[in-house]
Amino acid sequence: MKLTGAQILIESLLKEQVEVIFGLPGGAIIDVYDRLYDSPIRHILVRHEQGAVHMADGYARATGKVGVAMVTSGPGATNTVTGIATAYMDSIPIVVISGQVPTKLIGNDAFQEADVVGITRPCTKHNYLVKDVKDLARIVKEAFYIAKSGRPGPVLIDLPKDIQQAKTEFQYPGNLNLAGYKPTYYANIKQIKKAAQLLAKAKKPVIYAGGGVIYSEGASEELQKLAKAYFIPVTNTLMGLGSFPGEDPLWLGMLGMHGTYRANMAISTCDVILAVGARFDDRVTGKLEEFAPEAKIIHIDIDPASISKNVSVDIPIVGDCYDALKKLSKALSQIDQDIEWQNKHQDWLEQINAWKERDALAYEQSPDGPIKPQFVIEKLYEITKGEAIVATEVGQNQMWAAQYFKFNRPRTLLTSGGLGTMGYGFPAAIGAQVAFPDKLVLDIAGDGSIQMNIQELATAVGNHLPIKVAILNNGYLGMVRQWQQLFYKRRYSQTSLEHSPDFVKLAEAYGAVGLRATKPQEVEEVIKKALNTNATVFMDFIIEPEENVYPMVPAGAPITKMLLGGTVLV
Ligand SMILES: Cc1ncc(C[n+]2csc(CCOP(=O)(O)OP(=O)(O)O)c2C)c(N)n1
Repeated sequence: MKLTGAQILIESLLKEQVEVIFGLPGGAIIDVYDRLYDSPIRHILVRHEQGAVHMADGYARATGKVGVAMVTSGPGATNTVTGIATAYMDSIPIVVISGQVPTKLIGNDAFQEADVVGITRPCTKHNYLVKDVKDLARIVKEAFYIAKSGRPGPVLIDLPKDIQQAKTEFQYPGNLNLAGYKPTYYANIKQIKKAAQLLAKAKKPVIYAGGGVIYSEGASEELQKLAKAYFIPVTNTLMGLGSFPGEDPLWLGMLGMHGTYRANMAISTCDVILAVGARFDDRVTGKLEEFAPEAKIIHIDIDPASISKNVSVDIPIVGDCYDALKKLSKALSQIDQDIEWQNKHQDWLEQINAWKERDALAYEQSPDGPIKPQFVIEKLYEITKGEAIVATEVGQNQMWAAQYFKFNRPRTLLTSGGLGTMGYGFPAAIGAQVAFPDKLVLDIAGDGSIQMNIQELATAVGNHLPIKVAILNNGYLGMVRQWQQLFYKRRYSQTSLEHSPDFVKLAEAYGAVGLRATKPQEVEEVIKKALNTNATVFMDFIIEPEENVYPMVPAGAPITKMLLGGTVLV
């Protein structure tokens, strides 16, 4: 029996076990929405297409499955670009389906036409314009495969209206043969053995673990086994938080621009770095020429293009983090049975403990003073016992969440690391809550960022999603204000948010619950009340307006040059 393109798309999505699509319809995708009406796939209607893509992304980060977003042509499709670029920078598997004008109108400046394939080429892992309905099923299969295999990423399928209406026999392909695309999963054993030898000789080794450890199934457990068996301290990138327990004594905290004192000192003086699923981003390395000057570097990554891109690597290992770490543990165990690893690294671990004493994250909450944002995050962690999926917006709120909430498991922090997209957190939290209706999902937000996708309150309330949003309301675009304070002589150009809405009333206007704390004593009460409310809740914490994120390394400086309250630490 022949099916239309719209039917084929839905049938193919079902074959890919898609359970939910985030989207918003329009004329150029209406045929697909018509077929969706009778299908078992759940659809979450958003209020802005950027929200749909961040939701698909949050769903993907929280579950490990491919997230799906669907939009109409032209403005619907261009509204997805920020979401797609966000997913691309953080290697998140999503498939975005956009309607397109009929093939014969493409290139004619037709109504609601935009060249989304051209526009998204630099920020998708791959994209397709479907020109023949006979290709559609294969393209869907390929899109899902490409999105989730190798280094994951977003894939876009642009589907013209006439192709949605054209008919052909439906057969979902069994096997794929993608010439030129063969990700390497299995680490080369010779390289692994070299890495093991180097680690065995190291006196001051550090593991630097990034988001790749989270995305590779089972890699976090392997990382923990290896670090604990050989007494190697671990530092994380922002994207790697949760890959190693934040409560573990071997954990150094996050490194880089807002990293801990001990992490930045350890990476700067170590003799061997084992980098796993991390890409030496400039927010991590600071001034490249002075990054880890004494260290030999082993780099495990599934993407060969990431290796030696920013720093030159001594032992490159291309492969899946899980496979490489497992093999590395085995190779280490075969090296020399007599090595007393704990003794061997004793001096190093003591040095790190001494650095730990210098608590660069200390802050003071005076009982009568304004609420400190760090205090709010610590209370959130304490009261939830860390049992939450935490999304963040971007700015100071994101860094305080990374510094003061301890992430003990993979896939519990959803944050836009690579692109730094304000407005990411709330829709991402919606995606995660859709995936896990019974888990606690928090969004830690700034008063600026939350306003960037605040319209999705309607989506959250309409779908009965009990997300708890903690707004750290400082009345500023805080992170930019902090830079202006420290490096631009306090010239606060366009960073004061004088005309923000009353977030409590705004939440209520959408049918959500709004709570506010203006004094430190009210913080705990507001959090507890929110957690006991089975609804979408906005918690508006009025915080110290000019609080800064410390430690801080000025952009482009070596990561040992940490500012702490205006003084240079070393
Ligand atoms: C879409 C977007 N626009 C601009 C920026 C630049 N930017 C980075 S942090 C920041 C301030 C964020 O302010 P707010 O959300 O209030 O959070 P805070 O830093 O005060 O916690 C801005 C404007 C960005 N990251 N994303």
